[in-house]
Amino acid sequence: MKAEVLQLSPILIPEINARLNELYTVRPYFQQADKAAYLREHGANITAVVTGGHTGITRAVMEQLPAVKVIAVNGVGTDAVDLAYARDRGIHVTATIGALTEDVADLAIGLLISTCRGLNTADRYVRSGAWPKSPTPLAPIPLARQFSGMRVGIVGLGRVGRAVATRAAAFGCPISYTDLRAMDDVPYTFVQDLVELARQSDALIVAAAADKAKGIINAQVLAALGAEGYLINVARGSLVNEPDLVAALQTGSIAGAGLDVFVDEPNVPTELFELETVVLQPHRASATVQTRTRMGEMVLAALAQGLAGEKPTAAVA
Ligand code: 8YV
Repeated sequence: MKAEVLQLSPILIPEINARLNELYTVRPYFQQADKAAYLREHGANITAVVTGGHTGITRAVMEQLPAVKVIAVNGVGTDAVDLAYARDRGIHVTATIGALTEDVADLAIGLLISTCRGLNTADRYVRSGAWPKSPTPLAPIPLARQFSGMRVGIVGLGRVGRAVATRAAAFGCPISYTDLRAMDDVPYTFVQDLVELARQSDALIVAAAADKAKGIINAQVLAALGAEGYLINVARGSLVNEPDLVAALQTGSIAGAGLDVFVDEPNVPTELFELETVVLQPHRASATVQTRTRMGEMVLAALAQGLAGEKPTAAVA
């Protein structure tokens, strides 16, 4: 008999879905209108879970899965999984560590360039048909801020933070970072205090794990970043105090923001929709065919190993 897998978020690669459905009886929890009833009906037979990084799994759901052996996160963040509870129950939790580093770093740089060079504003200008009507074509659009050479401050120098640093350094950007400790294997400047890092940076790129850092990008940090400064977030919305960020953007106390993640996805503070200084993405940093295929392969491997009673190679707990 096939093992039963509870699926909490979709997988967007058809080949991975096909293999998942070939190997297992997949229970698509994310598609159910009455999730509680679905869990009552199937919870006892579930031996594995597939979920997304942002979705995770609540302890309440885990409690209704008495036979679960492995929770495979199709993502790198495990902040939405109660790891301590999983550990207590001997449930393996896996993540796609390393699979999405390059894509997330690419998007961070892409967002920064889009934001400081006003790419979206200029795109809208061209599409609106306004260009031929203007006697001096680019006059209605303010001159942009140069990216090359910007002082870039990275919040969290893990895999993604380091990949961002490599990219920004190639654009001639001096790199500083903050993390729990200074790292001796990088040529970048460690700044212990986040407010100080913001003060010394033209752009702050958030790439930290969200577990213990809720709301660290707050009014004080944004004030230190200043009216010429940009904020980029490709990590988790919860790292940012969103009302503080909205206020800073509305009053121009920072220059702009490029955001892929939000506190209450898919709900984005609607005030941001009005602002030309903001570039918004619907949590898509890892959403390329290549990366999502690699992530899917890792999820399949984790399920196979966990269900065979082995500790999965990609286990984080
Ligand atoms: C994914 C993420 O969008 O890796 C993570 O933690 O949040 C994202 O890369 C998500 O996990 C896709 O399911």
